[in-house]
Amino acid sequence: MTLAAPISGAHAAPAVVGHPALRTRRRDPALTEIARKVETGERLTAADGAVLFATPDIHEVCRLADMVRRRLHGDAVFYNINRHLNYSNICALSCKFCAFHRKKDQDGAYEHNLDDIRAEARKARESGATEMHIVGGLHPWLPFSYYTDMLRAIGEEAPQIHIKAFTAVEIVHLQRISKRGGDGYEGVLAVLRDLIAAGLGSLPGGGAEVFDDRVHDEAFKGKIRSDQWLDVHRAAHELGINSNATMLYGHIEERSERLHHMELLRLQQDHTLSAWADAQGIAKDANGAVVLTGPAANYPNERLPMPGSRGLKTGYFQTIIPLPFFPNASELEYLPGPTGLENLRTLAIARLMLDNFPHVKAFWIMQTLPMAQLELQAGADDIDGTVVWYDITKAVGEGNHQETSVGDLARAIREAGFAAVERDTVYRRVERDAQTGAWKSAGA
Ligand code: V47
Repeated sequence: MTLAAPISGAHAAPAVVGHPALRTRRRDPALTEIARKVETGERLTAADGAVLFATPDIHEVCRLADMVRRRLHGDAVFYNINRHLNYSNICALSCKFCAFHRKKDQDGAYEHNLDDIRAEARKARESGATEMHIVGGLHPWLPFSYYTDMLRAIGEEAPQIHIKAFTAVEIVHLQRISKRGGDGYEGVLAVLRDLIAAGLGSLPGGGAEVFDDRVHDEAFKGKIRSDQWLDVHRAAHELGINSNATMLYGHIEERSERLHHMELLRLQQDHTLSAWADAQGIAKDANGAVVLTGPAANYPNERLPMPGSRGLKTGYFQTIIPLPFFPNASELEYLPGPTGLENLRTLAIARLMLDNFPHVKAFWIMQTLPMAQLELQAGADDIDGTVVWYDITKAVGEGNHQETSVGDLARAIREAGFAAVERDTVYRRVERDAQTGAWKSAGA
């Protein structure tokens, strides 16, 4: 498909008008075998994923995803008090899907200095935030010391705050500019060690886009490819820190490419959790699959991977975050972006396919809060947090002040039928003094 072509296959809804499964409101028989697998905790194949994408019976897809999320998390939905910080939008790359990047002299280009960052950290601490989520463009001339100084400065201003920072793409960029440990895997480990020593607590899931070379070359050429993205996260896990994974969908990719993306993540997580699963006595299938979403034998909650849990010497992927493509102001603006049903379906399928990821996040900033509420009933157990400033995508007519209150988040969660649970970055429950707002993580 060329970029100029009108979109058709990528995320077009199947023709459902008059489909028997909808007319009679009966379950699509194509889902019977998939439902059996989900009920018994058997891993779904990519072919099963294709059936879930093609079926007109979206209700059954959501019911299955909801069943799995309730097995894992009961009626809890997690949120956090956080602040996103974009330190600079100046970027050496010009990805077609991205409306955030600017060149040095372009209108709207910015870079925050360390005083700005210190001030943000103080505001975060004063507002009771437990996390700062920091990402930016691939800045062509800021030195490596800028990044380690930024982490240390935040640690000085807000020592309790967890710093989740830098997508895998930024880590590879930092590896190049720091010239630490060469340009292979050892170099990734070296740069991550330096960042962890300066205060890095975990990696966010950004920059994954869709793990497919065709899509990569058409829409984000110049970015690292899937093998490098996965290697950065493997290195982070090896060094004992957790990370998340995103999937940017609803642009020029095919649904089969989304499924391939999920399969690669699932495979890497199998390797990461293998020793932990052995220590927990979690049975694996013949291919070494670690399925966390099955019935009683493989859960309850306390047997989800948590930092420090038995047999777990590494970090791991905590959360999958499907990100719906926002066309506004990007080079792919002529595309319509995914529909509501496509958002619901993609998130539910992510919950079903990624059976070894403990969490699925409906990121309210990109999904919108009303859509995120529906997704809580279709597999999501997390909604992100209070955010405050967000510059990467903006709702039509909005600036980068995109804040919601804990009250609004909790109300949205309760209205969807769940209990709102404040968490820290690694999903420990947060205990707060109602008077002072002072907080600590359960078990920390
Ligand atoms: O890496 C960029 C995506 C990501 C657009 O780890 C776009 O908890 C949609 O990774 N339309 C950054 N998406 C956001 C991100 C994230 C968000 C929330 C939580 C976490 C987490 C991670 O946003 C980028 C890119 O994949 N993005 N442009 C766009 N036009």
